[in-house]
Amino acid sequence: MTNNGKRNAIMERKTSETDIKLRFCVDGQGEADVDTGIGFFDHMLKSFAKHGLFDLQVSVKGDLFVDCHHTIEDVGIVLGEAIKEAIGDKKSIKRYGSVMLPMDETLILCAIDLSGRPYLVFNGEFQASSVGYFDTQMVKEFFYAISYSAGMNLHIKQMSGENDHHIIEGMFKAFAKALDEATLKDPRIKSVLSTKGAL
Ligand SMILES: [Mn+2]
Repeated sequence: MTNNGKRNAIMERKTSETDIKLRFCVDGQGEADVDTGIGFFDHMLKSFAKHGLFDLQVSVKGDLFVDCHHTIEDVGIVLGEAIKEAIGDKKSIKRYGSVMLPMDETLILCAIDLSGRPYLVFNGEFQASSVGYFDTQMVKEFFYAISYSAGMNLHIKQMSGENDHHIIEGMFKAFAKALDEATLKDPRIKSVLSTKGAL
Protein backbone atom coordinates (compact mmCIF):
# COMPACT_ATOMS: atom_id res chain seq x y z
CA MET A 1 0.00 0.00 0.00
CA THR A 2 1.30 3.45 -0.83
CA ASN A 3 0.42 6.73 0.77
CA ASN A 4 1.75 9.89 -0.88
CA GLY A 5 4.22 7.63 -2.68
CA LYS A 6 5.49 6.31 0.62
CA ARG A 7 5.68 2.56 1.16
CA ASN A 8 3.58 1.59 4.14
CA ALA A 9 1.29 -1.04 5.62
CA ILE A 10 -1.54 -1.08 8.10
CA MET A 11 -2.11 -4.34 9.93
CA GLU A 12 -4.60 -5.67 12.45
CA ARG A 13 -4.38 -9.09 14.07
CA LYS A 14 -6.54 -10.41 16.87
CA THR A 15 -6.28 -13.77 18.59
CA SER A 16 -7.27 -15.08 22.01
CA GLU A 17 -3.77 -14.09 23.18
CA THR A 18 -3.10 -10.71 21.59
CA ASP A 19 -4.89 -7.84 19.86
CA ILE A 20 -2.44 -5.87 17.70
CA LYS A 21 -2.82 -2.76 15.60
CA LEU A 22 0.31 -1.77 13.73
CA ARG A 23 1.21 0.81 11.12
CA PHE A 24 4.61 0.78 9.45
CA CYS A 25 6.12 3.17 6.93
CA VAL A 26 9.44 2.32 5.31
CA ASP A 27 9.91 5.85 3.97
CA GLY A 28 9.44 7.56 7.29
CA GLN A 29 11.35 9.89 9.57
CA GLY A 30 11.84 7.83 12.69
CA GLU A 31 8.60 8.76 14.41
CA ALA A 32 7.14 6.19 16.76
CA ASP A 33 4.01 5.80 18.84
CA VAL A 34 4.32 2.49 20.66
CA ASP A 35 2.39 0.92 23.50
CA THR A 36 2.87 -2.82 23.99
CA GLY A 37 2.46 -2.85 27.76
CA ILE A 38 6.14 -3.84 28.13
CA GLY A 39 8.30 -0.78 28.79
CA PHE A 40 11.60 -2.20 27.55
CA PHE A 41 9.95 -3.57 24.38
CA ASP A 42 8.49 -0.10 23.69
CA HIS A 43 12.00 1.34 24.12
CA MET A 44 13.37 -1.21 21.60
CA LEU A 45 10.64 -0.60 19.00
CA LYS A 46 11.13 3.16 19.28
CA SER A 47 14.88 2.67 18.76
CA PHE A 48 14.12 0.50 15.72
CA ALA A 49 11.94 3.24 14.19
CA LYS A 50 14.35 6.06 15.04
CA HIS A 51 17.48 4.45 13.68
CA GLY A 52 15.85 2.92 10.61
CA LEU A 53 14.09 6.21 9.81
CA PHE A 54 10.82 4.28 9.73
CA ASP A 55 7.51 5.51 11.10
CA LEU A 56 5.92 2.99 13.43
CA GLN A 57 2.70 2.87 15.38
CA VAL A 58 2.02 -0.18 17.53
CA SER A 59 -0.83 -0.76 19.95
CA VAL A 60 -1.08 -4.10 21.72
CA LYS A 61 -3.45 -5.60 24.23
CA GLY A 62 -1.65 -8.81 25.13
CA ASP A 63 -2.02 -11.51 27.75
CA LEU A 64 0.74 -10.11 29.95
CA PHE A 65 -0.89 -11.82 32.94
CA VAL A 66 0.56 -15.01 31.41
CA ASP A 67 3.99 -13.58 30.53
CA CYS A 68 5.58 -11.49 27.78
CA HIS A 69 5.90 -14.35 25.26
CA HIS A 70 2.79 -13.97 23.10
CA THR A 71 2.98 -10.18 23.02
CA ILE A 72 6.58 -10.05 21.81
CA GLU A 73 6.30 -12.98 19.38
CA ASP A 74 3.05 -11.72 17.85
CA VAL A 75 4.40 -8.19 17.35
CA GLY A 76 7.30 -9.85 15.51
CA ILE A 77 4.84 -11.73 13.27
CA VAL A 78 2.80 -8.62 12.50
CA LEU A 79 5.82 -6.33 12.01
CA GLY A 80 7.30 -8.90 9.62
CA GLU A 81 4.03 -9.03 7.66
CA ALA A 82 3.97 -5.22 7.56
CA ILE A 83 7.54 -5.07 6.26
CA LYS A 84 6.67 -7.60 3.54
CA GLU A 85 3.54 -5.70 2.50
CA ALA A 86 5.22 -2.28 2.60
CA ILE A 87 8.16 -3.25 0.37
CA GLY A 88 5.75 -4.96 -2.03
CA ASP A 89 7.30 -6.05 -5.33
CA LYS A 90 10.81 -5.00 -4.18
CA LYS A 91 11.38 -3.08 -7.41
CA SER A 92 14.59 -1.01 -7.38
CA ILE A 93 15.49 -1.83 -3.77
CA LYS A 94 19.07 -2.67 -2.77
CA ARG A 95 17.91 -6.03 -1.33
CA TYR A 96 21.00 -6.47 0.88
CA GLY A 97 21.86 -4.45 3.94
CA SER A 98 24.44 -4.87 6.67
CA VAL A 99 25.97 -2.99 9.55
CA MET A 100 28.44 -3.39 12.37
CA LEU A 101 26.86 -1.42 15.19
CA PRO A 102 28.71 -0.42 18.37
CA MET A 103 27.06 0.50 21.66
CA ASP A 104 29.67 1.05 24.36
CA GLU A 105 31.24 -2.38 25.08
CA THR A 106 28.78 -4.10 22.73
CA LEU A 107 29.32 -4.75 19.03
CA ILE A 108 26.57 -6.25 16.88
CA LEU A 109 26.73 -7.50 13.30
CA CYS A 110 23.47 -7.57 11.35
CA ALA A 111 23.09 -8.63 7.72
CA ILE A 112 19.87 -8.90 5.73
CA ASP A 113 18.88 -10.34 2.37
CA LEU A 114 15.30 -9.58 1.35
CA SER A 115 15.37 -12.79 -0.67
CA GLY A 116 11.83 -13.97 0.02
CA ARG A 117 13.33 -16.99 1.78
CA PRO A 118 13.02 -16.96 5.56
CA TYR A 119 16.12 -17.88 7.51
CA LEU A 120 17.42 -16.66 10.85
CA VAL A 121 20.95 -17.08 12.16
CA PHE A 122 21.07 -15.69 15.67
CA ASN A 123 24.09 -15.55 17.93
CA GLY A 124 23.73 -13.79 21.26
CA GLU A 125 24.32 -14.54 24.92
CA PHE A 126 22.61 -12.84 27.81
CA GLN A 127 23.61 -12.76 31.47
CA ALA A 128 20.16 -12.18 32.96
CA SER A 129 16.83 -13.86 32.26
CA SER A 130 15.08 -10.53 31.74
CA VAL A 131 15.50 -6.80 31.22
CA GLY A 132 12.57 -5.14 32.94
CA TYR A 133 9.54 -7.23 31.96
CA PHE A 134 11.19 -8.37 28.72
CA ASP A 135 12.54 -11.95 28.87
CA THR A 136 15.92 -12.15 27.13
CA GLN A 137 14.89 -15.51 25.59
CA MET A 138 12.35 -13.54 23.57
CA VAL A 139 14.95 -11.61 21.55
CA LYS A 140 15.61 -14.61 19.31
CA GLU A 141 11.89 -15.44 19.14
CA PHE A 142 11.11 -11.89 18.01
CA PHE A 143 13.66 -11.88 15.20
CA TYR A 144 12.71 -15.45 14.19
CA ALA A 145 9.09 -14.33 13.81
CA ILE A 146 10.13 -11.33 11.72
CA SER A 147 12.40 -13.36 9.45
CA TYR A 148 9.63 -15.85 8.74
CA SER A 149 6.72 -13.50 8.26
CA ALA A 150 8.73 -11.02 6.17
CA GLY A 151 10.47 -13.74 4.12
CA MET A 152 13.85 -12.39 5.07
CA ASN A 153 17.28 -13.91 5.52
CA LEU A 154 18.45 -12.34 8.76
CA HIS A 155 21.78 -12.74 10.52
CA ILE A 156 22.33 -11.19 13.93
CA LYS A 157 25.64 -11.85 15.63
CA GLN A 158 26.93 -10.51 18.91
CA MET A 159 30.65 -9.84 18.36
CA SER A 160 31.14 -8.52 21.91
CA GLY A 161 29.03 -7.26 24.80
CA GLU A 162 28.42 -7.67 28.51
CA ASN A 163 25.40 -5.56 29.40
CA ASP A 164 22.11 -7.16 28.34
CA HIS A 165 20.38 -3.81 27.80
CA HIS A 166 23.19 -2.76 25.44
CA ILE A 167 23.25 -6.10 23.63
CA ILE A 168 19.51 -6.15 22.96
CA GLU A 169 19.35 -2.46 22.06
CA GLY A 170 22.37 -2.92 19.77
CA MET A 171 20.52 -5.75 18.02
CA PHE A 172 17.37 -3.69 17.43
CA LYS A 173 19.39 -0.70 16.18
CA ALA A 174 21.57 -2.88 13.94
CA PHE A 175 18.47 -4.56 12.52
CA ALA A 176 17.00 -1.13 11.82
CA LYS A 177 20.11 0.16 10.04
CA ALA A 178 20.50 -2.99 7.93
CA LEU A 179 16.80 -3.00 7.00
CA ASP A 180 16.93 0.68 6.08
CA GLU A 181 19.80 -0.03 3.70
CA ALA A 182 18.19 -3.15 2.19
CA THR A 183 14.92 -1.30 1.51
CA LEU A 184 16.52 1.81 -0.01
CA LYS A 185 15.80 2.35 -3.67
CA ASP A 186 18.74 2.65 -6.07
CA PRO A 187 17.84 4.32 -9.39
CA ARG A 188 20.38 2.10 -11.19
CA ILE A 189 18.27 -0.95 -10.33
CA LYS A 190 15.55 -0.89 -12.97
CA SER A 191 13.58 -3.96 -11.88
CA VAL A 192 14.38 -6.37 -9.05
CA LEU A 193 17.94 -7.23 -8.06
CA SER A 194 17.88 -10.88 -9.03
CA THR A 195 18.96 -12.80 -12.12
CA LYS A 196 15.73 -14.79 -11.66
CA GLY A 197 13.74 -11.63 -12.24
CA ALA A 198 11.74 -11.97 -9.03
CA LEU A 199 12.29 -11.85 -5.29
MN1 LIG B 1 18.50 1.98 26.23
